Amino acid sequence: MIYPELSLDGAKSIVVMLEKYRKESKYISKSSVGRDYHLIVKDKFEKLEEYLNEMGIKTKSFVDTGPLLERELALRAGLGFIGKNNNFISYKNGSYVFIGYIIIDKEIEVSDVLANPDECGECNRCINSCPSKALVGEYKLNGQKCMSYISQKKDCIRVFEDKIINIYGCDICQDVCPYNKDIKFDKVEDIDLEFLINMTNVEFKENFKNMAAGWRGKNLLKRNAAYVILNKKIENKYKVLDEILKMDVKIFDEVKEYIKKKRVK
Ligand code: B12
Ligand code: SF4
Ligand code: SF4
Repeated sequence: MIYPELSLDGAKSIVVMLEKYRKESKYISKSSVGRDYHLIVKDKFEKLEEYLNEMGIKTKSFVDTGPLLERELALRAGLGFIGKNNNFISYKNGSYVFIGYIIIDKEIEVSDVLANPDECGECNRCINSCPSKALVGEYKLNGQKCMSYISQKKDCIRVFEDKIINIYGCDICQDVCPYNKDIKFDKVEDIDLEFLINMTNVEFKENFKNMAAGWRGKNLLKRNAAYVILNKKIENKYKVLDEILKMDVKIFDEVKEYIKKKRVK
């Protein structure tokens, strides 16, 4: 059940927008590369809302943090389908798309699509590739086991520590999906894991202030960088792990033990 009228008095319709993202960089999920997508989509919405408001239409827009489930909205708008990897897959642009929506107080012609078309068929690539077995059956995700969640979680991640290969997020179940196979990404500068571990507060602000990956703070990224170095066996960066061992910060407790266990001197 969705109750858009709780967000906008007199709500009549919802306009759903997809924004494709096409940048990639090592050690970070694609949705987190570059400027924070919340800001990108919000900028675009502002212009559209201004236009609608001038026409006397009231609006309220959301990206990610709103009360409604965005994948379901995109499905209801008839823009694509939800795959077994739980992602919304657009017919035109695959699943590397953000979803945003504007609630308006004007009735518009609606798409009458509710059933999720079965476009996955016999394919199970995403389920078979998920490193933490978070895809627990067709169309079901155990969010607590998803590496995207684990990479944002501050403690008790020990069971999954050997699976962290990104400083933020996870794309595996989308990378293997045939609906994304023709997408081309622009390669941007790779994350420097050593820089990350030595990063000061000022450098963190300069580099991550406008990035989605920055919202859980500097030390979470440092912790994840240490896991990535160990799990990817980037031996020329093992030395920088000493910096983590020296720091008396609670979030490093688990990774310190992991460093001692894994690092070959
Ligand atoms: C919390 C959250 C997470 C949690 C997941 C919690 C969970 N159990 O799902 C975590 C941190 C794990 C996560 C991970 C990711 N997330 Co996220 N996440 C959200 C958020 C904020 C809420 C989703 C939620 O509450 N899910 C709970 C479940 C129950 O709902 P759901 O996933 O939306 O599924 C519903 C629909 O699929 C629908 N449905 C399914 N089949 C059918 C069939 C019919 C007929 C109908 C009517 C409905 C229907 O029913 C489900 C329940 O209503 C949304 C934004 C939003 N406000 O919606 C973004 C969002 C879903 N995330 C997004 C992204 C990009 C990701 C990641 C790819 C990020 C990354 N690279 O690491 C991963 C993908 C993981 C995966 N395989 O799904 C995008 C997805 C875009 C897309 N194309 O699908 C969203 C929409 C944000 C955005 N604005 O773009 N996420
Ligand atoms: S994002 Fe990664 S951990 Fe989460 S379901 Fe997909 S493959 Fe599994
Ligand atoms: S990988 Fe296969 S099963 Fe998974 S979402 Fe894509 S098409 Fe569906």
